[in-house]
Formats: sequence, C-alpha cells, structure tokens
Amino acid sequence: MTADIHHDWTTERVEERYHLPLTELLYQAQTLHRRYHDPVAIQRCTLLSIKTGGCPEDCAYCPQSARYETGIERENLLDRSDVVATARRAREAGATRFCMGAAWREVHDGPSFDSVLQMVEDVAALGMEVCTTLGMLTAEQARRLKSAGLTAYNHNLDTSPEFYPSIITTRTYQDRLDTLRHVQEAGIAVCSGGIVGLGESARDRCAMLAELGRLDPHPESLPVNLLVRVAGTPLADAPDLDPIDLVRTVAAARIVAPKARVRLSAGRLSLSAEAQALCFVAGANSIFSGEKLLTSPNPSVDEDEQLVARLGLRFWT
Ligand code: SAM
Ligand code: DTB
Ligand code: SF4
Repeated sequence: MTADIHHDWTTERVEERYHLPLTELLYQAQTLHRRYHDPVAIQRCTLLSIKTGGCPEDCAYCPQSARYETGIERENLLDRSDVVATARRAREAGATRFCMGAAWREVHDGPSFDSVLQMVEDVAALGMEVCTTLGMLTAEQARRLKSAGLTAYNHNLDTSPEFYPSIITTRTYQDRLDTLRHVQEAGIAVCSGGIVGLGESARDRCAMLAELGRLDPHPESLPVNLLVRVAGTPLADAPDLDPIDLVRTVAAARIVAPKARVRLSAGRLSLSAEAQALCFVAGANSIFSGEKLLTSPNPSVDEDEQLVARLGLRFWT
C-alpha cells in the first residue's frame, strides 16, 4: 500500500483533508490507522525533565524559558542513578518508552552531554525505547547518541513556518529542520510534531503537517500537543481551542504519516474523556503517562487505566 505513504504533501492537500466533514475525515484516518497499526493498542511513554528551567530560548509557550517568571526553579542535570531509578519505575507502571528532556537551546560537548549519553545507555539496558529532547544537535552529536543506544530524538517543528516567528525568535525553522536531518542521517528515529492552541490558524496546522509529511522517511512518532497555558508565559491567556480542531489535527496527522505513532501529548488534563476518545478514534495511539510531563501536570496512571478500560482499548506491553 505504498500509495498511502508519500512525501509530496502540500498545505493545500492537507487542508482538503482537515476540512472534510468530520465523519469523512475520521473514516479516512481510521482506514489508514488500522492498515498500519493495531487499532486498539495505545503506547505509554514517560517523560522526565533531566535539566529543568533557565533556558535561553524565548519559546512563547514554554514555562522553562529564563525570560518569563513562571515559578519553575532552575535545576542542574539530574544524577544518572536517579534517572535510571525513575525509568525503572516508569517501566513498572507500564511505560515502554522513556523520554528525557533538557531545557537547553542546543547540546554542548562536555561533561553534561557525556552524562546524558550514559543515561541513554542505562535506560536502553532496561529494555525500554529511549528518547531524548535536548535542543539542537550537530551530526556528530547525533551519531554519539545513536552509539549510546538512542531509539528516537524529539525535536518539534511546533507550528507552520509562517507562524513560527510569532512564537520563537531565538532560532529559525531551518535550524529545526537541520537538526532533524542530523538525527535521520545518524539512523535515529525522528519524533517531531507540534502544538495546537497557540493562536495559529487551521492553515498553520496544515502547513506544519505538510512539512512533517515531506520528511523522508516520515517521523516515526508525531506528537500533537495541546498548549498547556502556564502563568507568566506570553501565551498564558491564549483563547481556548475547540477540541474538535485538535481531533481534526490528529486525524490529518494520521493521514499524512500513516505509519507514525501519533501521540496525544501535552494538554490532556484540559480535555474531557470524550475528547480524548475522539482523538483515539482519529488515530492517536500513544500518550504520555505519569503525573508530570516535563514541568506541568498530567493525568494519573490510574485515571488513564480507567479511561482505556472504559473505551475497551488496551495498553501496549
Ligand atoms: N529544549 C528542547 C527543545 O525545545 O527542543 C527540548 C524540550 S522542549 C520543552 C520540547 C517541546 O515541548 C517543545 O518543542 C514544545 O513542542 C513542547 N512544549 C513545551 N512547553 C509546552 C506547553 N506549555 N504546552 C505544550 N507543549 C509544550
Ligand atoms: C512533546 O512533544 N511534548 C513533550 C515532549 N515532546 C518533550 C513535552 C511537553 C511539555 C509540556 C510543558 C511542560 O511540562 O513543561
Ligand atoms: Fe527552551 Fe525548549 Fe522551552 Fe524553548 S521549548 S524555551 S528551547 S526548553
């Protein structure tokens, strides 16, 4: 079924899908979802912020930027032993992937990066998929992460190229694409997606998905985050997003990258069970599990188990 998978997406082609009657859009997304995935299985990934706060970048959504007063305490890089202990607990709680995030603009070679490489080795040794999100990477740094056993690298495009400069000014869209290329060239799976609810238009969402759809190969995982509005950030008072627009974004992501794991990422605490259910119907097949994302709260493992049981779905083991 290679015709399902192509890399010539344009904004207009994505918009044609995004604006379909919802029933048609969901039918198309579901058709592809079940062709490439078990439609009842949801993966759980657990996040850990290994280096929190004090980030020099100005991402308007982010509580970890040093430019905004958000009450996030700046912390040094965590100890290797604490990280592996947290990963082990996440595995015991059912997560099959562990993602470590650092509030860095980019990776610098030196003792901190060396420690991260050891953490990657330790988590890989637990038999979990291991992901990191550390900011921009050079080709050589990507190769070192690969040698340490990294499964995937998360680096989001966040939004469309047109809307991007109203959200981030301290690095360019091209910088992001360059990092994704370094990751791909090192043979690491790319995890890349974006955020909805930033004040972007439907066209911006479709343009971002078209960018992701032009990556060859497509991202292995595609996180769709709903903005978590954090007091002190420029987007603290962004207007509510209609959850149906999130559902449309998830469905369009599933159609653009049929083989990707589409991850219903940040923002689930502000969604009803019914809205989350529609996202699963639309092709989301992965969530972040555990009470914290990087710095902000997330539904408890118990709540997620109840939701999945209520829907008759099951978690990956
Ligand atoms: N500093 C690295 C970077 O920006 O690439 C890695 C960590 S950064 C926190 C990872 C991603 O988290 C961002 O690209 C963004 O998509 C997402 N994110 C950050 N704050 C968020 C928020 N308040 N709501 C939703 N997603 C958010
Ligand atoms: C992604 O797309 N979402 C995650 C993960 N990749 C690193 C991060 C969400 C962060 C939400 C805000 C916070 O907890 O600080
Ligand atoms: Fe820094 Fe990443 Fe937050 Fe941007 S999203 S401010 S780069 S931690």
